Amino acid sequence: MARELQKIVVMGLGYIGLPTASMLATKGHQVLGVDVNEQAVNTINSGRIHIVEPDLDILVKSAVNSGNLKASMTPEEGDTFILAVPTPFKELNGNPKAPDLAYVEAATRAIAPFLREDNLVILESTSPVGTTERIEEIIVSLRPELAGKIHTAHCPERVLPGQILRELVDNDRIIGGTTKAAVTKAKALYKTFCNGAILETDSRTAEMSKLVENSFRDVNIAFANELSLVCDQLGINLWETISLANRHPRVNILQPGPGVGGHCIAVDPWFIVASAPEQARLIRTAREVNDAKPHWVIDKVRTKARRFREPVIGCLGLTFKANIDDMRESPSMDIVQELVNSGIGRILACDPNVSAAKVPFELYELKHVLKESDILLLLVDHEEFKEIDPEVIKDKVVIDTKGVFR
Ligand code: SAJ
Repeated sequence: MARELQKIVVMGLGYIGLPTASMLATKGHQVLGVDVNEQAVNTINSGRIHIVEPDLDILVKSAVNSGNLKASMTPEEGDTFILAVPTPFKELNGNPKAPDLAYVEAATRAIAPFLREDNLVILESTSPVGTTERIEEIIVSLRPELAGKIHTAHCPERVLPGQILRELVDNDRIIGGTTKAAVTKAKALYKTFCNGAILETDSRTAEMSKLVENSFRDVNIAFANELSLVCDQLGINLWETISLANRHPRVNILQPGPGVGGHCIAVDPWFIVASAPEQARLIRTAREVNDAKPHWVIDKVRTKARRFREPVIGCLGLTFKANIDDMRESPSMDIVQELVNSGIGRILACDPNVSAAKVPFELYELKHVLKESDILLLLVDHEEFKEIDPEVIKDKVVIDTKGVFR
C-alpha cells in the first residue's frame, strides 16, 4: 500500500496523545494536537513538554520544528481524528466505579462539526465495550448526513509509561473497526510508525482485549499482594518465597507493593465489572485486594510507631511506580497523606522525582530523611533508593513494601 500522508487531528495531548501526535508528525503527517489545557498547548507550540517521559522532549521538539506538529485548543478539518482523552470512573446510580465517558463524548462533540465524508475517527482511550459504537452514534446524531459515511475504529493504546516511545513503535497493535473499511484505513495509518504486528478485529473485541490486558495484570498483582499478607502472618520471608517459586518453569509471580496505582490498571478492571457484575467476580476481588493494601501498610506503620514516644517516620517515594514523576492514583501518595493527617509522628516524605510544589506537605532530601528517621517506610523502588547503603539504615525499623532492602 502506498504511504499516504494525511492531516491528522489528535484530541488530548497527554501521555498518549502527545507521543502519538509527535510520532505521526515526524513521519511526515500534518498533525494538529488539541487540548483543553491552554498552558499545555502553549508549551508544546514552543517545542517543550508539560509531562515527564524519557526522550519525549526530543521527539516533540523535532516534530514542532519540522512544522508538522501544531497544538491548539480547537479542532480543524482533517482526514483522520484520534481521540486520546482520559476515561476515569465516576459514581453512577450507586456504583462508585462506573466508567466516566464525559471526556470521550466531549471530544466527539468537539470534532463533529469538522468531520467530512470518508473521515476516520479512531478511539485510543481505554474504554468500556461499546464506546466506539457510541462515538459513531453521537456523530450521526449531530451530523445525520454522515450516517454510513464515516469510519470509526478502536485502536487501544498499550504503551508503558516510562517506555512510551519504544513501545509506541515496537508493540503489536489491535485495530477494531465498526466496519472492514475502517480497519483497512486505520491499519494503513498505524503502519506508518508501528513496527509491531497490526491485529485486526471488530471494535467491541478490541475494547475488551485492552480491558482484559490490564485486568490480567491487576489480578496477578493482587495475587502477589495477597501473598505479602499471608507471608507476614506466617512470619515467612516474602521475597525469598517469591523468588524460589519463580524458579519453576511455569510460575511467574509479580511484585507485591503498597497497592496498585496509575490511571489504567487501578481503573480499567472496573469497566469489566460494571459491564458484567455477576460474572466478573475474580476481577472485582482482585481490585478490592489491591485497594486494601495501602490500609494494611498504614496499619503496619501504626503498630511499629507505638514503640517510639515521638516517632520520626521517613517515607520514601510518592509516585505510582518507580522512576517516573506521575502521582495519579498513587497508593504511596495516599499512604503518606494519611500518615501526615493521622498525627502518629513526624513524617519526612522524600521523592527525588517529585517537585515540592506538587504535594500538599513538605518534602525532604534523602540524606536528611535517612539521618533523622526512626522508621523508614519504602514505598517506591526508585533507583536512588536502591543505592541506599545498608549500613546507614541498619538500626532503623524498616517497612519495605517493594523488597528493595531484602
Ligand atoms: N505493580 C505492582 N507489581 C508489579 C507490577 C506493577 O505492584 O509486579 C504496580 C505498579 O507499582 C503500579 C501499577 O502496578 O502502581 C501499574 O504499573 P504497571 O507498570 O504495571 O502499568 P502502567 O499502569 O504503568 O501501564 C499499564 C500497562 N499495561 C500492562 O502492562 C498490561 C501498559 O501497557 C498500558 O498501556 C497502560 O497500563 C495503559 O495505559 O492502559
